[in-house]
Amino acid sequence: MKRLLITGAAGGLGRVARKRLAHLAPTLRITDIVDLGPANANEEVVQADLADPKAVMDLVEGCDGIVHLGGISTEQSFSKILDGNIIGVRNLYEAARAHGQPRIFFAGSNHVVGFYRQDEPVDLSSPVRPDGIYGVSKCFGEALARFYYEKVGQESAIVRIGSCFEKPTDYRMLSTWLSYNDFVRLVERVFDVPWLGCPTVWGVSNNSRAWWSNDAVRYLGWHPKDSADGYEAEVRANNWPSADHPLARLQGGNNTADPLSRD
Ligand code: NAI
Ligand code: 15L
Repeated sequence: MKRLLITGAAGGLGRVARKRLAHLAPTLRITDIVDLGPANANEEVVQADLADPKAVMDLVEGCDGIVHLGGISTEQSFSKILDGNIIGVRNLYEAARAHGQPRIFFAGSNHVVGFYRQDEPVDLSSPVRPDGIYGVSKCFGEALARFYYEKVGQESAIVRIGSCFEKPTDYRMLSTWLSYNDFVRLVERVFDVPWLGCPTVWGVSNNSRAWWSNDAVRYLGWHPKDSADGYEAEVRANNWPSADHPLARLQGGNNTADPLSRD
C-alpha cells in the first residue's frame, strides 16, 4: 500500500490510528472536519467535510486503503448525522469507485443491534434493531458497503465496533470492550488478508462476557488478545448497575434510553 487515508483522524480512534498505523503505508493522508494540527513527516493533512462530494473525491484520489472513522459517533441531531454518516459515507464510496476501489475499513457500530436484550443470542443473520438515529445511520453504512460490494466488487470490512476506549469503565463494557491494541491488529489484518470480500466483523476483544462471535470471519486471522475480564473488580467497585438498568439489560445500554432525536 502506498497511501492510506484515515478519516475522522481528530477523534478518539482516529488519534490512535494516526499514531499506530503509520507502518501500513509510506504516506498517511489524514483528514477531519476539524483542525488536525501540523503534518508529521509521513503525513498529508487535509481538513474537509465528508458531506462535500468534491472534497471527498480529492481526498480519496491516490489512496489504496481507507480507514473510515469520520462521522458522528453518538446520538445527535438528524441533520448532523445525515451529513456525516449518510451523505458522507455515500460520498466516500462514490469516490472509492472513481479511484480504483481502495479497500475500506468501515467503522460500524454495535448500536445497529442495540435493542436486543443482553441475554438474547445475536448473530449475523439477526435482523438489525438499531437503538437510535445514530444506529440507523450505521445500518445505512453497512447496507451501502454491501451494495457497493455486490454491484462493483468494492471490498470493505464492516466492523460493528463495541466500545473502543482506553479501558472498560462500566458493566456493559465488560462485554463490549475493544482494546486499542486489538483495534490496531484488526485494521492490520483487514489490509493484509489477500482476499477480504465484505465481511461483517464484531469489533470486540476476547472478553469472557462478550455476546458476539467472530467464527464466520476466522479467515481474517484476527485473534483479539486483550480482555475486559481483568477490569471487572474495578468496574464492580465504581459502577455496577441494577439488573433492570439499560446498561445491564440491553445490548445498546444507555443509548436505548436517549431521547428521540427530532431535528
Ligand atoms: P469521535 O467522535 O471521537 O471521532 C469522529 C471524528 O469524525 C471526529 O473527529 C469528528 O470531527 C469527525 N467528523 C464528524 N463529522 C464529520 C464530517 N461531516 N466530516 C468530516 N469529519 C467529521 O468517534 P470515535 O470514537 O473516534 O469513533 C470513530 C468511528 O468509530 C465513528 O464512526 C464511530 O461511529 C465508530 N464507533 C466508535 C466506537 C467507539 O467505541 N469508539 C464504537 C462503535 C463505533
Ligand atoms: C458507539 O457506537 C459510539 O461511537 C461510542 O461512543 C460508544 O457509545 C460505543 O458505541 C458503545 O456502545 O460503547
